[in-house]
Amino acid sequence: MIDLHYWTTPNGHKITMFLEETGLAYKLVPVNLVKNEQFEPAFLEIAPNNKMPAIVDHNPVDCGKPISIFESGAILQYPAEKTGQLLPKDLRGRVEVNQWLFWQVAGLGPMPGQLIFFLRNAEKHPFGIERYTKETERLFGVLNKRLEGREWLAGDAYSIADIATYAWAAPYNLFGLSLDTYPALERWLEAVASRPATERAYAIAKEMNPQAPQPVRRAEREIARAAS
Ligand SMILES: N[C@@H](CCC(=O)N[C@@H](CS)C(=O)NCC(=O)O)C(=O)O
Repeated sequence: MIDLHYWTTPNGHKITMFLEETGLAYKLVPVNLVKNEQFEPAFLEIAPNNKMPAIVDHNPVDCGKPISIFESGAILQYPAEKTGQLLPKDLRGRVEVNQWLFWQVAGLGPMPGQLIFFLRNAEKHPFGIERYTKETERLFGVLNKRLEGREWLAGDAYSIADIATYAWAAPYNLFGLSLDTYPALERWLEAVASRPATERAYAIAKEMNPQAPQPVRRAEREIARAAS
């Protein structure tokens, strides 16, 4: 059994998407960020950086004491390696998945995250908004180009790189972006969104926090395009 310390944000969705995809048994432990529960001493024991997600695996393969992990990229790699799912077994496939996983964790996560901070801040800092808008657009452009002519982000199959990246690409609308100039990205977003595991992951978020943003689906975009 895995305990998932979770709240309803993109970094949290990555792990529910993975667990729902693989069917691993897990228990949700809410870390309500609105109530600052990430600073609770018991959580800091598991996640000293006071950020969720974090997991505790009570059945590690070495049969030793439970293993706790923070940082979503490290979390995704751990059960993928443990179960052999959503991470290729061959050397070159793994390198490809891991480089896109790290690309997301280091770029298409922190940059739109900073953009949201500046957009929502009562004090307006045009330099901050411009800087992070440009960087977010650049990263979306890189992603769109990568997805041209390819079904999945890395390798031949759906992987933890797709999961991690989807969680941050799906809220494109919150970053003030439109998908009109990213057709490859739009196709891939819809392919990931329509996976039953993805739908379950976002339903879990909605149940825990009805305010949690939900992905905009193709049908809604088509209605909006027809109306404009
Ligand atoms: N690099 C971390 C980032 C995690 C992160 O930023 N989590 C946010 C929510 S999406 C959080 O817990 N914020 C609470 C805080 O900063 O106090 C990861 O990938 O897991």
